[in-house]
Amino acid sequence: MTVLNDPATLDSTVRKAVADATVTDIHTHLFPPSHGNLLLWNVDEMLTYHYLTAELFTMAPSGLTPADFRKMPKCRQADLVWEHVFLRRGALSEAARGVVTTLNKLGLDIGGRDLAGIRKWFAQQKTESYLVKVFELAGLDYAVMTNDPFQVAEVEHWRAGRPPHDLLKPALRIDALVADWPAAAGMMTAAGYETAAKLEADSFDEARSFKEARRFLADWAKKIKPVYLAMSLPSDFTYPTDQPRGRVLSNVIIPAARELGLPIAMMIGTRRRANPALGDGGDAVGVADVLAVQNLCAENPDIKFLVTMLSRVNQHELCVCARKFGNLHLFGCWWFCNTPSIIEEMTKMRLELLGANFTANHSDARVLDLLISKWSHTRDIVADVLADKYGLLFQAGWRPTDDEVRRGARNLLGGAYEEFMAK
Ligand code: FIX
Ligand code: ZN
Repeated sequence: MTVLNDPATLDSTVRKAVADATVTDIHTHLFPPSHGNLLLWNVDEMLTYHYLTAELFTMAPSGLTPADFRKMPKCRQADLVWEHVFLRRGALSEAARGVVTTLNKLGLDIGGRDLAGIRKWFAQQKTESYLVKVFELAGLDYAVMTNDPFQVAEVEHWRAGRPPHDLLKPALRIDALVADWPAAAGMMTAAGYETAAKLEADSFDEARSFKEARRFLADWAKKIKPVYLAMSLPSDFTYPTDQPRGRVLSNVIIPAARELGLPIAMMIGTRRRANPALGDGGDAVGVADVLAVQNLCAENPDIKFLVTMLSRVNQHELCVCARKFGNLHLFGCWWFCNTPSIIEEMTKMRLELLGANFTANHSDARVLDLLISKWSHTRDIVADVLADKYGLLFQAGWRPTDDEVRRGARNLLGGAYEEFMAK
């Protein structure tokens, strides 16, 4: 252990600690190679990431509709994004810069703009070894997946019972239960669970349906061994509420989390399908109600909640909420918040209000390769913010040690999450 006695050494130690820290990526949409084409990777997948296709339609040639675009082969779609977002408009958005950073860190000559050559390089890669290479370049120990038992394409891979992947941990995603009970009930019934499509408060049918839904979750938890239960919730989510989704939460999800000893991850603030033609790129953001989080945490002190909110407007109130509840862990700069200016602001604010007791970011990567850029960009910002905070602490009279600095960096990048999950 070395005491860092001068500001310049402190600054360089902090930056090195962040650069060297192992990252745990606690929310992604990646799959193991055993899930076949569900695992997306390569330059065309990056170029057609929904962040970029949404951007394309703000500048697309007139006459190009999302429906026409969807019918095109992936490489043609990628060509259009390349042409309009990169070549004509200059790749200035965070999503476009992400592709540039990734290709550059892979050692490809993105400056030469040779898309055909880059495609050739990707065609020579093998999924398994490429996955390992990406995790190494991003500096990750593991990433948490999103595993949805209400997605038929995913279910068949779990049925095949292949062994899990060392770099990817499962999370049981259960949006359908709260967002579309009739559809979820239909699927559960088809799988042999007696669930009624229509929920009637306090009825015998509802009680039986809820019991069966809990059995469904217990069976899935046994099958995939998730690290947490996860759901996204819309910006108009409130709790408590008499709406069916409130009853599903109180009678299915919370008791199941309790029985199974699993935390609940909640991602709050979407306005889904603001422009449905754009698919995943058509979702928007709304300011949500932090009181719902407060009520859930207060009512269920024995349950751990991992929470991120989508609206920038909610972040301060959410930080204050997290100071009140030891069972609440904040994570990530979700989606539209995963841009440098907002990551910086949120990381500063969280440090100031919570100390190094939150998870600064998650990648939300749907395309494997983008782990590289998402974490490279986040690391740069976390390094700046931490260096600044340690500098101020030094001025105030504290003399940090190198161990302390390394722990601080790791805490923000997965250490605090691991501790929260273990407690
Ligand atoms: O609900 C979610 O997990 C969101 O992160 C996604 O649905 C979203 O499409 C996304 O990829 C955001 O980064
Ligand atoms: Zn996500």
